Amino acid sequence: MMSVTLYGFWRSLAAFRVRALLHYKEIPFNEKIINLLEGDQFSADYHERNPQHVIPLLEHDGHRVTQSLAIMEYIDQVWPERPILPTSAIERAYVRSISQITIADTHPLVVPRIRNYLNKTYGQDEAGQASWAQHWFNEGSLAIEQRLKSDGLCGQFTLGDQITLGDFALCSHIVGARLFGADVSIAPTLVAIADRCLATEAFMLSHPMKQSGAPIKK
Ligand SMILES: N[C@@H](CCC(=O)N[C@@H](CS)C(=O)NCC(=O)O)C(=O)O
Repeated sequence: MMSVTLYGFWRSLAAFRVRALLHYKEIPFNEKIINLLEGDQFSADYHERNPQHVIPLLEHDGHRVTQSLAIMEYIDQVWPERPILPTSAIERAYVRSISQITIADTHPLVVPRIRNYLNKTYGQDEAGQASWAQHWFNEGSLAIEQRLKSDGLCGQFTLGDQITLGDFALCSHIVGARLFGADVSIAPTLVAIADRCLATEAFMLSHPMKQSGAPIKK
C-alpha cells in the first residue's frame, strides 16, 4: 500500500474528522504536525503543499488532497471497506447536508485566522473571541439538533445505527464546542450521537486532547 500522510495539528477539528476516519477504516498513516499556533501553515514548505495555508492535507499515492470533506470522500472511494456514504441518493444528500452545517457554516467562523482577525482588527481579546466562537457553535448546534429531529433519520448515529460521514462531522462539532466552552446541552440528540462516536476506538484515538502537543488535563 502506498504511504498515507496526514498533515494535522492536535487542535484542528478538520484534521480530527479525517484522523478519525483513517482510524475507523484501519488505514495505516503517519501524521506530520503543522503547528498552527506557531504559524507553520505559512512556512515555505507547507505553502508549496497547500497554498491556502490550512490543514488538513492528505498525501497518498503521489496525490495531495485538501479540504476535510473532499479528503473523507476520497478516502471512502479509495478504501471502500466500511463505507461512510449511504447508497440511496436521498440518504447521501441527508448526511452531506447535515455535515455541511458544521463543516461549511460553523467551523469556518472559529478557525485561527478568523480569531486572529477579530483580535487585530476589532481588538477582541481571548474572552471576546471565545464568546464569538460559542455563539456560532450554539447556532450550529441548534440547527443540527433541529435537523436531526425534523428529518427523523437518525438513530444511534446520524443516519440510523451505522456510522456515516455525518458522524465524523457532527462529532467534530461537539468536540469543538466543548473545547471552546459552548453549552452543548442545548442539543441533546446531537450530544448523544457524538458521545456514542467518542466511545468507539477510532474516535477516542483521534480526539484532539489525545494528540501530541495537546495540553495535559489536570
Ligand atoms: N474547510 C476546511 C477548513 C480548513 C481550516 O480552516 N483548517 C484550520 C484548522 S481546523 C486551519 O488550518 N486554520 C489555519 C488558520 O486559520 O490560520 C476543511 O474542512 O478542511
